[in-house]
This record gives sequence, structure tokens and C-alpha cells, in this order.
Amino acid sequence: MRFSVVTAFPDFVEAYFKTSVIGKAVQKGLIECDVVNPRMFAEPPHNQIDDYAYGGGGMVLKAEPLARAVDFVKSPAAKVICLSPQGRLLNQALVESLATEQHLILVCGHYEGVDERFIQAYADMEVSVGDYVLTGGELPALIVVDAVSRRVEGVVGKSSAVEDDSFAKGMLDHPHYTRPSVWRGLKVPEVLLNGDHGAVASWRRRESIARTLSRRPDIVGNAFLAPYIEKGVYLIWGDASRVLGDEAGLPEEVVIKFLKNIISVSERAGCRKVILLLKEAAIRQKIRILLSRLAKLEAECDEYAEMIKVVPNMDRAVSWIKEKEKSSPYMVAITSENKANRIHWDELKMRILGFCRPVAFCYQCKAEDMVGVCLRNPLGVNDSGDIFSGIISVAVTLERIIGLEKKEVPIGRDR
Ligand code: 4FV
Repeated sequence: MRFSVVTAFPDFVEAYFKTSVIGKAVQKGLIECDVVNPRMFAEPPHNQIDDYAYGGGGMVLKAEPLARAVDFVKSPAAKVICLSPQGRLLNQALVESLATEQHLILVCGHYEGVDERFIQAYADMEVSVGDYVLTGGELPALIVVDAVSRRVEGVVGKSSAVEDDSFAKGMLDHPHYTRPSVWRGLKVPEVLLNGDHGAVASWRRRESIARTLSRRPDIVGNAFLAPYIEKGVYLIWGDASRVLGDEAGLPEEVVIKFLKNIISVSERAGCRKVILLLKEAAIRQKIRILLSRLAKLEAECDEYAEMIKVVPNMDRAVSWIKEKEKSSPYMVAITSENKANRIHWDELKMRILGFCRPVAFCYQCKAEDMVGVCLRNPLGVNDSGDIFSGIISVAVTLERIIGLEKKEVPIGRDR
């Protein structure tokens, strides 16, 4: 990974490239850092890199010295990033996308900013490190170098440390403690001293959740919840006989495709089980036989039989979950019907983080079965829709609530 910083203050930036973790990474050749000063490309004798702003109001960096400086360091794969308060706000998702690039050219503004024509002609993206105004773009450029370098294998000691980063999952980090176990009378939480890793992990999860809900409820919407949900997540497909029943008359391969799709969608969201409600015992038996046949036929299908459970009705589904989780499930119906107990998915994420109960998402469940809360069917299609719009509705809902492990942010000309 290569970073080129375009700045009129090279010493300050070079000093940073010799310091601490980044300095070691440069020495180990894990990252390449170079600095180019636009003053070297300005017209002699004054090598002026700034001039009065048209329309008044202070100095602006001239386009030509910057353009020549970028041309001097540019490589075929380089992305030009201009640091300015007008840019896209830097967050961990953007950092992880920038870390997929090979060469970042970071252009530091000064005074009122940079001539807009340079940005139009050269910038692939403008990035801001926060809604405040600095004297220069150097600190923002180094923030980008620092945050992105941490994603480069080997730069930060234990890569797991990076994986467990706060924000890596979109949540705040738990508190950290080190020796002494008592400092000025303040003790380290007992749970951290007993060596019970399970207890430590669950304490840390709860601490992250509590901090995030109290300090940054605004980031929950984008958070990947799966690592923070103590109890299981389930998908209940109500009245599945409409899909799997003889009256549906669907050819077996369509039924198999349905089963495979619903399983991969649920697994992606970290569901523990897909429960199909099938009134008729004969249909339940037919599906069990089909699943066991699938498991024999295709090696990777044996988990299928594991992932699917067929029960006659909602009560059995709920009692089965209650038995397994020692706690009654929080029921969430995915429906396009206008229901009084409708909830916004953001609010639902907060609730799920706030309690320690299993969650059961119900699709195509009968009205009387829809206790709990309702989520709008993201496809807005009526619930009696075809099986595949059903699978999509479920997939979108689970992704919204449980989230995605990694969110891609496209790097490109945001003009
Ligand atoms: C900034 C920021 C920032 C504004 C005028 C330097 C200053 C001068 N850059 N995120 N916040 N830049 O304040 O990136 O260009």
C-alpha cells in the first residue's frame, strides 16, 4: 500500500512517517510513504502556490502546482483524495474501502482551500475527518494514512486486534484495563480477573452495547448486530404449505431451490434455525425425507437438514425456541399489512441490543400468530406473494436488522 502526501509542509509529514507503528511499517516495507511539495512545481522565482480568492475572502491554493505535483507521483492505480470539510465523512467503512486501494495520493488544503478546478480535474474523492475547520489538510491526511495502514496485514501486531476494533462491527468498544488490579482504590471489574473467557466476552459485549446505546445511538443503524446478540435468531416461515404443499404443486427442484435459498439467506444473517410451519403431517414427513435425501445427495447439504425444522404450528415453534434458549422469543412479523404494532427497523435494532432474548422473524404468518412487533415488508409486496419475493423480503430484512459483516463503500469520482 502506497501513500503520497501532497503538502507544502513536508517536514511535519515526514516526521510522522518515521514515528511509532507507521514508522516501523515503513521500515518493514509493509507500506510506502512519500511526500511531494507543490512549491517545487510552482513558477519561479516566487514559487507561489497560493493566491487571492476570486470574489475576495482570503487565499486559495493554485491548481497548477498541485496538478504538477500529483502528475509527478501519480501511478496507474492511484486514487487522488482531497482532504476538506466538504468531503465525505471518514468512518471505518470508508477506511476499509480505502484500504483496498494500492496507492492513495492525499492532497492537503490550506487557507480557504484549493482551486475547485483542480478538484474537478483530479480528485477521485473529497474526504473530511470531521465537521470542524483545521488550519491545514496535513493532520487529516495523516489520519487517513494511520487508519488505513492499520488495515494492512502486519502493520498492527495481532490482526485479530484489528478485527475486534470498535466500529469494525459498527459498535463502540468495551472498556480496557491493565495492571495494577487496584489503582488509587479503583478496582478492575472482577469478571476480568477470573480467566473465564466466556464471561469476559459476554461482559465486553454488554459493555459495548450499553456504551453504544447511551453514547452513540446514531451508529446502531449501521451496526452489524450478529456478534452482539447473546441469544439465537430464528426465521419462522408461516404456512409454508403454500410453498411446499401438494396444492402448491411446485416441482421438486423448485422446492429444493426454495429450501437452499432460505437456508443461505438465514445463515448469512447468523440465524440458528429456519422453522417451517406445516399443518399437514404428510407434508412435514415429505419435507423431512426431502431434506435427508438432499443431505445424502450433496455433501454440503447435510447442514440443510440441520438448519431446517418443520413443526405443525406457531405454538410448537415458539415452545421449541423457548425450550432451546431458556427464554421466550421476541416475535417480529415481516408484513406489508398495516399493523398497529409496526416498529421502525432502527428502533428494533436498539431493542434487540437492549434485551437478552432470542429473536424470531416471522414471514407469511397468520394474523393470529403475529404477536410481538411488525416490520414493514421491505419489498412492500403483499405477503401472499410468490416464494422468491418472500425470500428477498426476508433477506433484506435480516440484512437491515442483523447487518452485514462488511459494508463496501465505492471509491470513485463523487461528482
Ligand atoms: C479538513 C477537515 C479541514 C479547511 C481549510 C484546511 C482545512 C484548509 N480537512 N477534514 N475537517 N481542512 O478542516 O479534512 O483547507
